[in-house]
Amino acid sequence: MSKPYQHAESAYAAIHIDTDKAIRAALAVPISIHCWQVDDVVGFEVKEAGLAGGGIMATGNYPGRARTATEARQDYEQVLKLVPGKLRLNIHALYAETAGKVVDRDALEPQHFANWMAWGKQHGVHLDFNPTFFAHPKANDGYTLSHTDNAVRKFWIQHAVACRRIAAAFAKQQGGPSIINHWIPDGTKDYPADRWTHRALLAESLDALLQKKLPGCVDYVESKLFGLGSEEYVVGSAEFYSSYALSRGIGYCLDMGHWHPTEEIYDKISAYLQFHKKLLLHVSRPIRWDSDHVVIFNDALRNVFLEIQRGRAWDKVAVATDYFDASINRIAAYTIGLRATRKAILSALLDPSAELQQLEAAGNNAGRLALMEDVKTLPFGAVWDEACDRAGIPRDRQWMNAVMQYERRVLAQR
Ligand code: RNT
Ligand code: ZN
Repeated sequence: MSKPYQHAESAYAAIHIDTDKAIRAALAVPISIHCWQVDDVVGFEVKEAGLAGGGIMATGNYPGRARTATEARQDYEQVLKLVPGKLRLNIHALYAETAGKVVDRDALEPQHFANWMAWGKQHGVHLDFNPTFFAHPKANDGYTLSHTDNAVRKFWIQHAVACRRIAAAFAKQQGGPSIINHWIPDGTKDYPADRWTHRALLAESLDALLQKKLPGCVDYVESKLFGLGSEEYVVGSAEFYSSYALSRGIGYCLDMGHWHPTEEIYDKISAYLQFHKKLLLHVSRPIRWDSDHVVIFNDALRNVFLEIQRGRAWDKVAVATDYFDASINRIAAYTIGLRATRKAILSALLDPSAELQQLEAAGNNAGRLALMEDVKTLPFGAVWDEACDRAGIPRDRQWMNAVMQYERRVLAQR
């Protein structure tokens, strides 16, 4: 145990916080790594037609993008070595491996993810899943599950059903639930004349695809305010999905980047959790019109986990990262964002929530503000270092060397 940690331990003990306990709890919170930072959300499908857009685009062309699932998995292995604490992997349907054959999205099966399952097993990493409702000719109109054409809608319903079966297969093999998150890009650039029909159709489609209960497959729906090509109208808005999820007893997913640019999600958590049983957090960082910058240890992130700690709501929240930046080393992008997320979790677990809440209850608002300010300069860095040591992961300022070596040895050869 280092001297700085011993010092930190007593500094936190003075505000009645047990740093050992906080480290243990922080390392145990699962973070689901988004698989799509590694290849710029391109995926590994075998396609007949060319790529289509649909609300998502990574910018930048830093060398070393993973071009195959094997390369991607090699990259995740590197990431696992650099991020402390419990991790899962969140896979998108377009990361299917179909051995050179064209398999359309409605025909996907668990066998197309056999290598992913084997990898998860080998590394002790549980898998989550996402249907891919974009980058497909049938998403070109900007509508999928809410398309007015019955045939298109049916295709996407069938895709979601196929994906739910895959999540159930993951759950079965890993002996624990697999979260499946449904996000669709549906919406329009400009004022629609009819906002109603698509929303009615979306509710209908969701009911159809959720009809069958599948053991271990845990469904969430993700809302958005605006996206590329859906600047004015998004069918699956916050009001739509939070109401839908609540009325159907499924989960609701809050992405940190899916709100008005000045809006943050920390204040929403205690509101939703009065009524919803659980939330999925997509940890991201919005900048102006982009919702997916590399996550950093900023107030927006810290406040989210502080809220969870202050409400003792860790068991009601699942955490998954969601961002993509193709302009920098992708392993570093992963590591920075995942370490920042873990740091924010640890920092929240070191919050003197009980004492702050007592001060507030006693009407001592000056005392509350003073303590909130004072804890900001406690020696958090030493506790974080200790958490890294205990997890057998390099400390800050030590992991980047490993990334640069990996870049020279592996990424530069691609
Ligand atoms: C898009 C959503 C969604 C995606 C992934 C790739 O705005 O945030 O979660 O980022 O499905
Ligand atoms: Zn998201």
